[in-house]
Amino acid sequence: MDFSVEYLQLDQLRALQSERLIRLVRYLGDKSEFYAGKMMESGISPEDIRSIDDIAKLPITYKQDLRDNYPFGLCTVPKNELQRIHCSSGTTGKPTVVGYTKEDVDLFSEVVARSLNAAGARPGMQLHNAYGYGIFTGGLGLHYGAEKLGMSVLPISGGMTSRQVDLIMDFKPEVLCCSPSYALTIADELMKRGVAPEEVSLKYAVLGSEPWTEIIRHHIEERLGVHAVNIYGLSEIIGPGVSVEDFEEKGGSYIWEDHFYPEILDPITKQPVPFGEEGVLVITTLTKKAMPLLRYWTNDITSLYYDEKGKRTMVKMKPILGRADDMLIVRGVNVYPSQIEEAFSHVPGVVPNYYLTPVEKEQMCIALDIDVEIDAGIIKSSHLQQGTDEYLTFVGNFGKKIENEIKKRVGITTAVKIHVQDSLPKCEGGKINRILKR
Ligand code: DLL
Repeated sequence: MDFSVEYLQLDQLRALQSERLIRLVRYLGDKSEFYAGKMMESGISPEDIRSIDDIAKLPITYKQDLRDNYPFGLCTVPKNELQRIHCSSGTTGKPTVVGYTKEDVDLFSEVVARSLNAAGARPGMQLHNAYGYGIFTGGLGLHYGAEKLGMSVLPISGGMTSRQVDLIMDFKPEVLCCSPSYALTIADELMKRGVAPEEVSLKYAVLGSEPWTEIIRHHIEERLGVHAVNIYGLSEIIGPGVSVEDFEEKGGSYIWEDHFYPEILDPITKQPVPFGEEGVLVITTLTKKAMPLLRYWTNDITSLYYDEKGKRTMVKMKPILGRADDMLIVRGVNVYPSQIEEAFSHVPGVVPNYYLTPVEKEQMCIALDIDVEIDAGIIKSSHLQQGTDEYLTFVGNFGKKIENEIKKRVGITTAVKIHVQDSLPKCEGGKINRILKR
């Protein structure tokens, strides 16, 4: 594969993006009733777009637009030209549907192959692909990308953890793909079997589809003996492979901006924020054919930056703080689960398997109840019997430490209940929901 586009000089990249945006807007003006109408409403015509710098003149597209045009209203090709159909994983209402032509499937494979390569995977390696296969884009997306890169793929999908671990031990794959919470479940199962990290063949874990922070990375890297790398994407744009971390850089993800042009908008005013500030990630698909989207409002909160020390020229995004929908307002303070997770990392001994339950009074969230696990080794080395007064004082103090850390870092009051490692429900494959309802 040729990866040279990842290293384009910025002026060449802007020229490529401009050329592609101009072509896209003309194509949509021609082929999309929806966008032709939207552009007219906003008083612009395709000829007004002369470079990538004109992008903010274009209308924003929301998930509701996809719902209103369910199932194929936003497709710009006849249905018989589609090669694949996926849906977003939303749990409420009708799913949002995404059609792909053959060229789109090729593009999808290309950006996933690039992502796997940046994550450390190489031709000839074996991928244990535990992302769900089906209408979710994770399984097939990683599968086709890995094949394009020249890897072999075990399409195991999610679930049945014991069998997953048998096959990891027998087949000795170098690369694991799944959600970060499921990687923790796999790591737990290996630990239960007494398998040391050096005995695990895995070298790279390419993890995404949900927010995760450094404490989870640390646990996965330590227990599986891998580089754990973040991969981001969403069905509406393509699936996984919109951005990825480089395994030797980490901390932020390169956006493949020759295909997916990113902007960060203010969640309220919907205007671009100054470069580097946090807001909602909005993406334009510069090269898709069956269902291109202009300025799609992902609802994911992040910020952009250039990494002077990075290998590639393309822009990077910080890890997603959360979906705007997952934001809790606790006594007026805005909180994302990832901020609580980050606070855990300052208390040694916390195992990042946790659930948050908002406590409500008169329909307002006044506090958070948190259930979280403590490392079994700490309990063991304390020589305390579970259920004794001494034990209860010990875990009570541990919980207080976490509460204080969260108060200091996030500014909210929480009631933390400690559970021994392995006692809270685990991710059984797929995305985990950390917020529970009473
Ligand atoms: O989750 C695509 C995917 C599959 C990405 C496998 C990475 C790996 P959807 O089901 O449409 O697609 O969900 C997209 O998931 O808008 C984010 O809110 C969240 N998300 C995806 N990747 C990450 C990540 C897939 N690395 C929605 N970090 C997105 C944080 C993520 N959130």
